[in-house]
Amino acid sequence: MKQLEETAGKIRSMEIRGAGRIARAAAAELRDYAMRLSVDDIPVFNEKMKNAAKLLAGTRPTAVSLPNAVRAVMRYGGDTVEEARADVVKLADGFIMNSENAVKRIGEIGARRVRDGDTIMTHCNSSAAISIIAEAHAQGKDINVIATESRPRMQGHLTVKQLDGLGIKTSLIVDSAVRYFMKDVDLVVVGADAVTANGSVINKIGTSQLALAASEARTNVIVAAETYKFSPRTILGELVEIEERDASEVISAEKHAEFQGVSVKNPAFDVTPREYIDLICTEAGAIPPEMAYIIIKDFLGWGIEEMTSTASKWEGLI
Ligand code: RUB
Repeated sequence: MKQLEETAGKIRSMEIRGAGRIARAAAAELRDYAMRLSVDDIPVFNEKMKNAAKLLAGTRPTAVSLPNAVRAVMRYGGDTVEEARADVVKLADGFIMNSENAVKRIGEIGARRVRDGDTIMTHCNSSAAISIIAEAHAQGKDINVIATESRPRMQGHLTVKQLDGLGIKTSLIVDSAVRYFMKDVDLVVVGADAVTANGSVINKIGTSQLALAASEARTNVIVAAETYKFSPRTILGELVEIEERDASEVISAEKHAEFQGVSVKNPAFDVTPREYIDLICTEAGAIPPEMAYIIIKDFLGWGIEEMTSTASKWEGLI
């Protein structure tokens, strides 16, 4: 239990962060938890797994990759604990492998949209977006990257460190300089925490501002998103919950105490409508945002019927 709670805590505190990494960490934790469980009774095993799944799925509300990963592992079957455990291990390892391959494949597909000499703007720190940028660079294309700081948690520092490590020419800018620099940008490449059935993309707060500035400048916006970032719940008309994080990420408690009447708002993500997105680059191919529903229904295999008929089984996980 201790390790399970530690992993949940690391996801909550963002020591483990980024939608893809969170998903892989949750799948790995479910696998390890199943290995550690010393019970002989299959109903007890199932109950404990379900509680672990709920704990992990509830750590961050916006990244749909998280419940999708948990659900992928919780599809396990087996009449005995041994069988069930083996299936959990197989499904978790399969998910992690597919996820890593997906990020690589997205890089290969997305790099085709990058031209020699391009300046790319990116936001926050997305492994999938960086995969595209890194692959374009590896193919010998001469590119420049403009990366935002991504306040308040400054994930942009991770991005510039990674890009610099790869030898890619990179500039770091404050988030409010996005429109100022957009005239120099050929392509915007960002990641996603969730993609809805109507093709909207939920990503780090400020992404919609980038997309708006790009639209005004007629600059293309590519979203890099593995298929497990697509949200089956949105087929049922649900909205993706936007995580509101602690005020202390924006202002220290000490400073905040000086302004008694001031409330601090700290949404971690925002919604970019599909009109501002040219392409969503998935491992299943580069698609227009209008095709998001098809990915959910055909690729993830979750249509409305299946979801409603098995809703109780996936209570809290879909
Ligand atoms: C991270 C973020 C990333 C997406 C995609 O937010 O918004 O752009 O999660 O990342 P946070 P990846 O830092 O709050 O987790 O492509 O790595 O899955």
